[in-house]
Amino acid sequence: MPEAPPEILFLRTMHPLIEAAFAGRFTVHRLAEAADPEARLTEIGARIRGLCVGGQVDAALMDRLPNLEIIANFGVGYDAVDAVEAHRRGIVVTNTPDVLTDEVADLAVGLVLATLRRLPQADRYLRAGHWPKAPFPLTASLRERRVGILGLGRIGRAIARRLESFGVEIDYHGRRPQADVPYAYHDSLIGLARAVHILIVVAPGGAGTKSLVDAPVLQALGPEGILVNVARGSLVDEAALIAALRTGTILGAGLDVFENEPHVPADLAALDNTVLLPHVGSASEHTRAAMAQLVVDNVVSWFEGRGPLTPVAETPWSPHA
Ligand code: 8YV
Repeated sequence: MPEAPPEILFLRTMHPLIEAAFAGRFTVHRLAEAADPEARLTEIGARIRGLCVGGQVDAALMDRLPNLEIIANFGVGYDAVDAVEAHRRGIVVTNTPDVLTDEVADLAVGLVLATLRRLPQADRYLRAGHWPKAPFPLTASLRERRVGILGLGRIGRAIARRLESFGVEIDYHGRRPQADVPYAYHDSLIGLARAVHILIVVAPGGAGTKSLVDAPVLQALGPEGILVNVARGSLVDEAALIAALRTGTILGAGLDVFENEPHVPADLAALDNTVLLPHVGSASEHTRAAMAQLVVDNVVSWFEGRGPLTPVAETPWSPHA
């Protein structure tokens, strides 16, 4: 008798390319479609060998999936997946690095300019018919500015490379200085905030980076300062940010990510010095398809016995282990 195909669980609706690639190759269960997800999990849990996610995977969920081998995360950031716990259980976790680097970096630069030059506000001004009455008020500028990057990883470096061509000075902060970049390193975030006018947050989320950008950091960024976050909302103390934006402690903020997505505090949306995006950093047709393909390639490679293509650091994989 031919072997039954591996059973894979989708925690939420996945990209159509993943659906198409898995059809016929795996038996797919879609928890989001179950009338009673709890009961469904109890029924199929022990048969599941692969999990495709965007969203939280904790020890309690892993308990329900005792034969799980691979968690394939749709996204480069996997702070919602307890990868240390997965490793302890011998489960490999994969993410989608590289394929979204340029897209997110493009968006970050766009968000810097949109926030600084108030592009959405100018668009609203024109549509509201104010232009014939008076020109749009002058804005801040990228000229003679210093830009700070919190987290000089793959995406941080891609943002820095783009910004070099804008003629701005670039500084950064991270766990350690990097030898192969021409940018100035600061060993503290507050030191970086003090030195720059624009602070771009692009470090991983999770417990280790929670609320790194707090009231003192915003104070250090100062009244000409712009905060741009394309990483995770958890890195910024949102209440402190709202207070800083209200009082002019900083000039403005461009945010693609929030503490409690998809919910955005009304206080943040009510402010005129914010540009707010619904977590669209990687959200182009092109890049989401590339991310989906990498999820597929990881899962297929795993079940064909060739190992994962892009395992995360916490679950390293070697063919001889
Ligand atoms: C999300 C992201 O994964 O890659 C990441 O870390 O934040 C995004 O690309 C995307 O929203 C899919 O859910």
